[in-house]
Amino acid sequence: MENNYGADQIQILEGLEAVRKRPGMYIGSTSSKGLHHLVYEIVDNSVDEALAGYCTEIDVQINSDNSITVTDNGRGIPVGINAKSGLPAVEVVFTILHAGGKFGGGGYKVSGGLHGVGASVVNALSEWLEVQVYHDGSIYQQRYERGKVMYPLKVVGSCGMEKTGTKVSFLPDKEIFEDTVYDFDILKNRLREMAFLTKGIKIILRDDREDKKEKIFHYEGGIKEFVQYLNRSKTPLYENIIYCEGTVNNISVEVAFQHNDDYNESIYSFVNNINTPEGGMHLTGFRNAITKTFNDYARSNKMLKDSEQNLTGEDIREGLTAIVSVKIENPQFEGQTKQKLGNSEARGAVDNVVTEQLTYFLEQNPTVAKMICEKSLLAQRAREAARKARDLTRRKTALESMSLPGKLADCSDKDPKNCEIFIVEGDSAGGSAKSARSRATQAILPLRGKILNVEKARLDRILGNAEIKAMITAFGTGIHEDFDISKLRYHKIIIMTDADVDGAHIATLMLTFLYRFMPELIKQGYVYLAQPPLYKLEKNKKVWYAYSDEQLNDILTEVGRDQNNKIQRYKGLGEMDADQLWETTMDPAKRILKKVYYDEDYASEIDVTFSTLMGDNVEPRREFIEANAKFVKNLDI
Ligand code: TTJ
Repeated sequence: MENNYGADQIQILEGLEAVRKRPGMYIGSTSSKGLHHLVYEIVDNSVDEALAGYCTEIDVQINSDNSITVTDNGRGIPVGINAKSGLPAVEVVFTILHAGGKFGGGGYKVSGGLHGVGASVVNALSEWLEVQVYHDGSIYQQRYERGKVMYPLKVVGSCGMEKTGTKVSFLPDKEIFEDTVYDFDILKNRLREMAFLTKGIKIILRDDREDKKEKIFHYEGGIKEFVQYLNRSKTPLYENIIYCEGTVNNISVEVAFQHNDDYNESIYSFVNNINTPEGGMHLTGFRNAITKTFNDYARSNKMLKDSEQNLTGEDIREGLTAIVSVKIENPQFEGQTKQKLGNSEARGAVDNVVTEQLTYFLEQNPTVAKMICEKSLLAQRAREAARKARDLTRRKTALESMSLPGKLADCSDKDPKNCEIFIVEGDSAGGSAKSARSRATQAILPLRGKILNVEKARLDRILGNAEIKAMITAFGTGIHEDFDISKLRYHKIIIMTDADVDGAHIATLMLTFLYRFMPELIKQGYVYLAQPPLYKLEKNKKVWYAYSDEQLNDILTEVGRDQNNKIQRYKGLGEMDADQLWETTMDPAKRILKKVYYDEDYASEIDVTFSTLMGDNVEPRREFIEANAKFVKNLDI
C-alpha cells in the first residue's frame, strides 16, 4: 500500500512537473493574462457548484501579498477516499492533472476556461496552495508547495454541522510568472461577466492590499441584466428584454436581447461561460432563428407584402444587443484561436429554443414586435440605398478609368480655358462639324438621336447609356460627390442642335442631364447653346444668315424684296456644309452663343421644372421649351 502510494506520487509529480516546464501549454501564457487565468480556473469550480444548485455565494479576495483566496458555500470538495487512487478526492483534485470534474457528483463540468485545466495546474504553478473543506462539522486542510503535498489531508478544526464549503488560497509562483501583481479591474470585469452568466449567484471581490476595495455582483435576472447593462448608455427601442431559455438534447440554452436606436449590432456569445469571440454554431442558431421568426411575423402581419423581399439578418440585427449563452458537455473549439464553437448540435438547440419562445413572445407583445419589424424595414431600405450608392461608386470608378469616347474628335490644345466642346445632334451634323472646326481649340462629340431622359430613368440605366457615358468621360469632371470642376477639360460646353422643336427638345434633355448630374457646370457658366441660323439669303453672290423670322424680314427690307433673293430655310444642321456651319455657328468671330445661366433664386422652380415637364406629354414639353428662354441669355461672342 505504501509502495503503491509512492509510485503514484512519482507519477503525480511528473505530471505537475510537466506543467511547470511548459506552463504556456496549460494556461496560455505566463504574462498577466496567465496570472489572472489562475483565479478563473479556481472560481470556475465554485460556479459549477452553483450551477449544480448547491452554491449561492463566491468570495474572491486579493490578499496583501498578492495571494488569492476563493471561498464558496457549496457542498465542499469530497474528502473521502477515491477508490482508484486510494487518495482523498480533494488531494486528487489538486495533484492529478485533468482530474477536474471527472470524479464524484455525476454532473458534467460545464464551467472551465479555454484551457479547462483545473485546480491541479493552479497548484503546480503556485509557490504554495492551501485548501480547506468545511464538511460534517469539521474543517479539513491540506497544503502544497509547487505542487508537492506538504502533509496528508487533516482536520484542523470544527465548525457548525450546517456549514459547508470550500476555501482555496494560493500564491502564484514568481519563478513562473513575469508579473505576480493582481489587477483589481481585470478580475472585476471577468467576475461581473461570470455573475451575469450565472443568474442568482453572488460574487464578491475584495482587495485587501493598500487600496481596499470591494465589489459585489449579484444578478437575479442573469443575462437579461447583462443586456440591460450593455445598453445602459444607449436608448432602448422598447422596454422589455426578450429572453428565451431551454434545454435541448442536454444542451442548455439561454438568450437575451433588446434593440437600441443605433445601427451597430453587439452580440456576445458564450459556451460554458467562456466568451466565443469567433462565434460558432450557437451564434448561427440564434441568427437563423431571429431572421426566420421576424420574417414570419412581418409577413403574417402584413408588414412585409408578398411582393417585398425578406428582411435580411443584418436588417433585423441593426441596433441589436444580445447575449447567447449555451452550456454543453463536450465543447469543440475551432478556428484560428480556438474560440469558435464547432458542435453542430448547438445550432439546432439554440434555433429551437429561440424560434419557439420568440414566436410566442411576438404574439404576446405586438407593440414590441412591430417596433422591431419597423426598425428592420427601415434598415432594409437604408441598405438598399447604400447598395445603390456603392454600385454608383463602382460605376464612377469605371467611368473615370474609361478612355475618351471613340466618337470624340478632340482638340489639340490642352488648356481647358482655350477649349470648347460641341455636343452635336446627329452623326451627319457631327461629320460637318468635325471638318469645319478649328482643330486646335474645338472638340466635337456627336450624339446619336435623342439622349436619355434622366428624369425618367433609374440610375443604372442612366449610367449604362452610351451617350451619357461619352459626355461624362469627355468632360473629365466625374459626377455627383466625385465631381471635380478643376478636371473640366473644356471651359465652353456648347450644345448644338437643330433650330426646330426636336432640336430644342434634345437641348432640353441635355440641360436636364447637366442640371441633375453636373449643376456646377451651369452655375459656373460653362454651358452654352449654339445658335444655328434658320435662313440663308443669297443675292448677287452675297450671303446673309437669319437666326429668326424677324431678322430675315429686317435683312429683306434692307436688300430689297425682288426675284434675285435666294432664300433657304434650314431644317437641320445637316443641311449646311462644313463651311456654312463654321461661318454661321462655330466661328468664334461670327457665331451667336446663348449662355445657360442658373439663378439661385429660381433654384426650386428650376428643379420642379426639370422634374415635371420632362413627361411624355407634348404640350408641357413645348411649354418647357418656351420657358427655357428663362434660363438662357443671349450672348454675342
Ligand atoms: C463535487 O460533487 C460532490 C459534492 O461536491 C462537489 C464539489 O466538488 N463541489 C465544489 C468544489 N464546490 N466548490 C468546489 C471548489 C471550490 C474551489 C474554490 C476550488 C476547487 C478546486 C473546487
